[in-house]
Amino acid sequence: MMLPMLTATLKALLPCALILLTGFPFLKERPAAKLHRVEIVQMKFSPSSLSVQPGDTVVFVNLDVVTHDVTEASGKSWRSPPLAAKDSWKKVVRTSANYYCSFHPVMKGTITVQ
Ligand SMILES: [Cu+2]
Repeated sequence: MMLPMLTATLKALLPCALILLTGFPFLKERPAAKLHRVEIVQMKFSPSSLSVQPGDTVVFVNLDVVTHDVTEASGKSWRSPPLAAKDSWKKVVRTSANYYCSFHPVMKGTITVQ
């Protein structure tokens, strides 16, 4: 009888059928990572609070004449080098963070990863 073989064939094809029906979920790309810009102007981070997707990049651009940096606030888990006037620094962000400038601790900002 051919029935067992037919059943086995159907079972083997079932995952293929499911993949076809669901539109190749493993091929769907995540939305492209974005680049966000935070300017340092007149002793402030602007915008001081930013929402990003995990994997997005934030570029900090120092438009002041004095040196600043970007230091993670909870435990200094990351920190930019000192950014002189016109310098910039990029960071790929995967977790939310509060940050400040270690030269001027009143300068604060927040990145929220959604
Ligand atoms: Cu500063």
